[in-house]
Amino acid sequence: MKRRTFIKSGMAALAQLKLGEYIYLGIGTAVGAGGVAAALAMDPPPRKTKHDYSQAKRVKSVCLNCSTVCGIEGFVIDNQVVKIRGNPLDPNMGSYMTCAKGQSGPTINNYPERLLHPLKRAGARGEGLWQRITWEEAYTEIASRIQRSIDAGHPERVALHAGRSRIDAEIKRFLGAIGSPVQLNHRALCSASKRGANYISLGDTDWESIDAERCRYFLNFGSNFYEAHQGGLHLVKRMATARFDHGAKLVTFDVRLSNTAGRSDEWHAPFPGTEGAIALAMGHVIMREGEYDRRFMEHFVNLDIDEVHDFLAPYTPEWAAQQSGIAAGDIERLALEFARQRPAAAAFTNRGTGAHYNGLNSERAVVMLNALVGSVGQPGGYCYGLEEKLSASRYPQPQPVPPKPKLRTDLEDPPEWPLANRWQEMKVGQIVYDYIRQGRAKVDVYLSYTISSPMTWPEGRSTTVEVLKDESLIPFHACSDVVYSEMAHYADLILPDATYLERWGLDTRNSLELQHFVTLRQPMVQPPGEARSYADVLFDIGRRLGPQQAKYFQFGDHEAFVRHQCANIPAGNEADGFEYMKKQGVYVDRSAPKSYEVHRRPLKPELLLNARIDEVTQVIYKTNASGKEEAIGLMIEEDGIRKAVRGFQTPSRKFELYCAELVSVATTLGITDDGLPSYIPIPAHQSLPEDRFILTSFKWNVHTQARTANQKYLTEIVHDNPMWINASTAASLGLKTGDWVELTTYRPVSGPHGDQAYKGTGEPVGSERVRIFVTQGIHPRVFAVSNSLGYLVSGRAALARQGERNNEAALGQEGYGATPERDDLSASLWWDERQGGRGNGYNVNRILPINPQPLIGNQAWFDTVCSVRKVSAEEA
Ligand SMILES: Nc1nc2c(c(=O)[nH]1)N[C@H]1C(S)=C(S)[C@@H](COP(=O)(O)OP(=O)(O)OC[C@H]3O[C@@H](n4cnc5c(=O)[nH]c(N)nc54)[C@H](O)[C@@H]3O)O[C@H]1N2
Ligand SMILES: Nc1nc2c(c(=O)[nH]1)N[C@H]1C(S)=C(S)[C@@H](COP(=O)(O)OP(=O)(O)OC[C@H]3O[C@@H](n4cnc5c(=O)[nH]c(N)nc54)[C@H](O)[C@@H]3O)O[C@H]1N2
Ligand code: SF4
Ligand SMILES: [Mo]
Repeated sequence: MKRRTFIKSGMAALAQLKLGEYIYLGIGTAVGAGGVAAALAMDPPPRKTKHDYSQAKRVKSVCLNCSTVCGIEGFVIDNQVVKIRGNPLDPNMGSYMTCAKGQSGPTINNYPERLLHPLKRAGARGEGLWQRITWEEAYTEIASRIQRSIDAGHPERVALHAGRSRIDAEIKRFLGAIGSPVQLNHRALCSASKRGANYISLGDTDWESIDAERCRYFLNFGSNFYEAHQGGLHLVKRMATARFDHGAKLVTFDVRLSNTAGRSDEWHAPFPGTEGAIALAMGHVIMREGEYDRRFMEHFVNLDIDEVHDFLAPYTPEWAAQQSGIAAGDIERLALEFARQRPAAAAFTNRGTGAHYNGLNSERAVVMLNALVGSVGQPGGYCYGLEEKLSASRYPQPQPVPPKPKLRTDLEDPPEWPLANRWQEMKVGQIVYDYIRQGRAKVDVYLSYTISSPMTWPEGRSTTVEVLKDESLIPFHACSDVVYSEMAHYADLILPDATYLERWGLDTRNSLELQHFVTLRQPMVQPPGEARSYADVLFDIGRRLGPQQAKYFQFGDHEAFVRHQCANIPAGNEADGFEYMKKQGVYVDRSAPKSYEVHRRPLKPELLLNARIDEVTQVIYKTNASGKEEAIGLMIEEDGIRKAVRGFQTPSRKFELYCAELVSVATTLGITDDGLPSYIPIPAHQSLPEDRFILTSFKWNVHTQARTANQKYLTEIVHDNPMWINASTAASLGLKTGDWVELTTYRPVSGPHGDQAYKGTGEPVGSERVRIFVTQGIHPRVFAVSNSLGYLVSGRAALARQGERNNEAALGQEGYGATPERDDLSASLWWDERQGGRGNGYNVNRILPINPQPLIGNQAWFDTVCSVRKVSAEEA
């Protein structure tokens, strides 16, 4: 290959790349041929077209610009999605209102830097030199490599790593056919501790569905649901109603004045990771003052009231004040305010509580408060649904369905975190790259989809990139993406995907209306160029494998798969369930009552035939079809009447304050755990020297991790992420807004109870030069950065590097019609540093240490100890 002659350059040339041609997409190649001088001289982009929405075709579907997955409706004119609004039929959504990210979705479709063709790496991995190839070539390469692993007796060396993909059934089918268990994900980076706490306590669910419209008191521990949260939009809508209609109160504990904290009736900034102490002390007050719900506690908590009283006795507000810095009087007052609104009161969390070394325990302490005041399952309380998943029995798959792979590996089930995969697959994704490096598991084929680990993983651009670049560790990497990303940059093959507005899929979430529902994602328009939905790509590859694998993919394409899944959905006035879903976008099962007090539902008499009641525990057991005895309910006695009720899906059929399993699992690792919610002081935070601080991160309302920075209208709003520093701290360090500091981070340290922190040496991880923003709105010992910015490779908006595309003609090709909006990135990125803007921020994950919390493995993102040193602008 004569490199110089054939190689095109820059993201903007992607769209017109011809088969066999080469393109260079290395670091700093966002600008097209015109360059910045030409760009600065250009006229402003043409005015936007005003659309006549009444002429539009309307298509119902599901948003995926974040993991809230709202039902939406798209307006399509001339094969372009010109507007998105909410689908009010989605019970969570209930109205036309989406968030800003939802509105911005269509810009991805028309994105001038969309990946349109499969690309094959031409230079060294991570260099950025690519050649356009055909899908057939891509398929042949992937299928032959997978077949080789299968034939060698090592199907587990095929790993598929997906983020918030929403095609779990499809991925499971693909890996099931191959026989590989190695389906990796992001859950331990996200919400494993929250899910674990709900499973331990309630058993029925991983996610609470607060009955917010009827709630009178919201006690929020570290959730930023006004701008993030996996269902924030739906919670906010209902909470706003509750606050207007009956003056519901919102109290927020956040180390930072988030938009949620700012809109709360009270904001309290605790020392990081002390939420568990505060919640336990609130429990102490509630018990001491007798403000608990006797009815719920007597029947449905697996400790006696006296035992609860005793275990909470040491956790006084004064003790919690010492741990957290929150005044004892406030803890006392808030606990009583909360309890006196029972049962219309809800205490809840999100990552501010969970993403710590002690996250699982702290989460449990908060969930406990709902049990004490008996708000669990009550109108206005901490409710939970019954069916929040797409079960195969309800949404059948085409036959035959491959069996679950029997193998296991350290990569997807690391023995050091025995609870990670206990209730669902949470996987401990943050250790994957380091384990590959250590040889804990071998990978032949690495398939990545909807993740961008160089940006979003701890030690992203360090450990992660080092391993992704190393061909001896990862011999082959095929990445599916919609735009050139930092993940794609380290691949061998890039597979251009359809966006969420161009593809199929069934989706659901926990229902805030407490009734099961399902939504349909369907293409509003066809994907441009050769972009193809990843589910179809997997099925296509499956059919190219041997007959043992190919037989699972004979049903056809992804549309056929989804049609099959809809077979049991009532047809309404349509031909069948699938047609119904295409029209309505959503089906709500109103045949079952709302899931209030599910634990109190009487067991049907026929269920009790041949059942056994345990004398001591009153748990009702029954032998199932396969001869195994299983708990099905609980006997309770109320007003002198004994009755058989469903209870919770825990071993005791009660809300478990005490978890026996936790004790035994911890013991196997040599960790001391008494099975009760407890407060574990974060080892690295004890006796913190004056010049050390805690570095935390957060999500902005207009950005989703590594998903949105290419969406110009969002990045125009937030494109820079200076590090927040408290005003008094800044003064003592001699710093003001706009100054630069060198930020150094340190590894965690192990705890005194036998728990081993990952590489728990306390040694430095690395340093990064960052700009600071001085504010009153943060705890004096905490620094905070947002984590959605600072791309090194990607499109022009994400890089803040404007410049014209180098070939306008390309846009006319293959039905990818040009519109004036597509010139947007040429001359309007005013945040480009070369014209005096502030640039595109930085990504701090390179220096955030891998730090899975004990037992369950949730990444302790918000614990990182750090220090700063002022540097001059020249040094920076
Ligand atoms: N410092 C810090 N880091 C964090 C967090 C934190 O709090 N602090 N939060 C963590 C959390 S909660 C999570 S869930 C993880 C998420 O981290 P990831 O799982 O990496 O999620 P995203 O950043 O959404 O992944 C985005 C990638 O998917 C691509 N993509 C978007 N749409 C599509 C599509 O339709 N098809 C395909 N094939 N690709 C698409 C994007 O272009 C991008 O490359 O990040 C974690 N990272
Ligand atoms: N706009 C937007 N929405 C999103 C996402 C997104 O990236 N952007 N991502 C989606 C995903 S994958 C997730 S997981 C959710 C996450 O939703 P959330 O968990 O609600 O959001 P986070 O920003 O991860 O963290 C919540 C808050 O924790 C605070 N915090 C940090 N450390 C501490 C601490 O020690 N104690 C306390 N009390 N608070 C602390 C932060 O300041 C932040 O405001 O959002 C989802 N929705
Ligand atoms: S909350 Fe998330 S899923 Fe819902 S509209 Fe906004 S970006 Fe889309
Ligand atoms: Mo997440």
